[in-house]
Amino acid sequence: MRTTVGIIGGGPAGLLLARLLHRVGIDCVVLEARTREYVEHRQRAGMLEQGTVDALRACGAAARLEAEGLVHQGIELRFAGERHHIDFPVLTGGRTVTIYAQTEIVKDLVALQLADGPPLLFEAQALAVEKPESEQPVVRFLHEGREQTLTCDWVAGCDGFHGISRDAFPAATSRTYAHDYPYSWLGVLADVAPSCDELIYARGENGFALHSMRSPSVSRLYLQVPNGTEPDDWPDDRIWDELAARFAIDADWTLGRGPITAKSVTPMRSHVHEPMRHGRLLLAGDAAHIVPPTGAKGLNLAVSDVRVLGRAFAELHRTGSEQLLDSYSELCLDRVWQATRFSYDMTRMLHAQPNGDAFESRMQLARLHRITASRHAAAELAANYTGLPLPL
Ligand code: RFL
Ligand code: PHB
Repeated sequence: MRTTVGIIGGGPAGLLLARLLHRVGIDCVVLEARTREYVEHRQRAGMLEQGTVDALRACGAAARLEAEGLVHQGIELRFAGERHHIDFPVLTGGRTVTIYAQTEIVKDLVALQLADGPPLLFEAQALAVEKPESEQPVVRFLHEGREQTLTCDWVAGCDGFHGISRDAFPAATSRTYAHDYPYSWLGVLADVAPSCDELIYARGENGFALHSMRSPSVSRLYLQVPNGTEPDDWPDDRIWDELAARFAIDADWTLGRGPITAKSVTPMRSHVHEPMRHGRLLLAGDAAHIVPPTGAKGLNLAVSDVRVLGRAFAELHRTGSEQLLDSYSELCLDRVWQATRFSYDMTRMLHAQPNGDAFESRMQLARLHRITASRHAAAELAANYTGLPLPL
């Protein structure tokens, strides 16, 4: 097989890139290791920045998002028995965020892709990217029981944190920056109406909790748990009791309970790979960087990388200039580090230190009090949460 852009990975990054390329007439092939069923049901993100919504709209993938997405005007911070609303439109000059599940974005993009897009192969597992320094890099992959090759002009490595694209970068010119956090998130989906209108980020004395949602009748909730926790360590009643304790405030508020339909544990890490380009291989999304989910940045960063990459390929196609492709890594990394910093700060501010460090705990409260007391500090949080501008 041969194509202009070989895309490894059919997650949000790879699928959106395929749409953006298709729109400007650049042919590509998407190789996805898993089945369609699997990628459409993998529970993950839910909070979209305005720029992410705009990007999906621009490639015709926002019809259902516009009908079903929940527009939020802010978030609530809960700590020390108090609740504080952070008003995004007031603090950012009108910006909002939208709740719409990653599973639904993937379903929408897959449907478009299969209807009129360039090829998308499921159960096509990339094994290696060869000759990325040459004009014709090759992706070796397994599909339908045999090894095949995809010869490309360019390769986009959109294969997530556990993918193989990063392996094709020479160690001598690559660097990875990583940080592991001493806690994980236990995430649940529950068939119960959300007990809030906006997301609640709660710093409980026993740890962090987040109340999010998927629809007016489905709640998505997360609890800080120790590393190494198994989902089965937490029977449903224990989850609800702990969530209720962490969200507890003096005012009249109760957490609605309902049947839990999914349960999983996610470790928390920050990880940045530099550079994001080697020869004709370009990384986008989780393949290049991951952040802890506290700032809701992972999916949004994947989308912003792909928006830059889509424009760079469009410029090459239209004018023959490789200028944007040459600055791709630099353009993305500035925003990546800002999101890495924001996610780190949000995580450190809201999670209980497993060693019970009393000084650290007071620092958290001081940070939270500053945000709720100073419009300037709140505006800084709001600007980062709703998304920094694209570098183009
Ligand atoms: P993905 O989604 O991991 O997709 C990569 C795809 O590549 C495939 N693949 C391969 N294909 C072919 N050959 C190979 N060798 C391959 N190896 C892998 C995989 O099967 C997969 O389909 O990466 P992408 O596209 O970069 O998207 C990134 C996002 O998925 C991720 O950043 C977010 O989910 C992170 N995240 C959140 N981000 C937000 O912006 N807002 C949120 O509210 C938010 N909440 C979250 C999150 C992530 C979470 N978890 C589970 C880590 C909440 C959680 C709990
Ligand atoms: C989610 O809805 O899954 C979600 C929302 C906000 C976050 C993380 C996850 O910070």
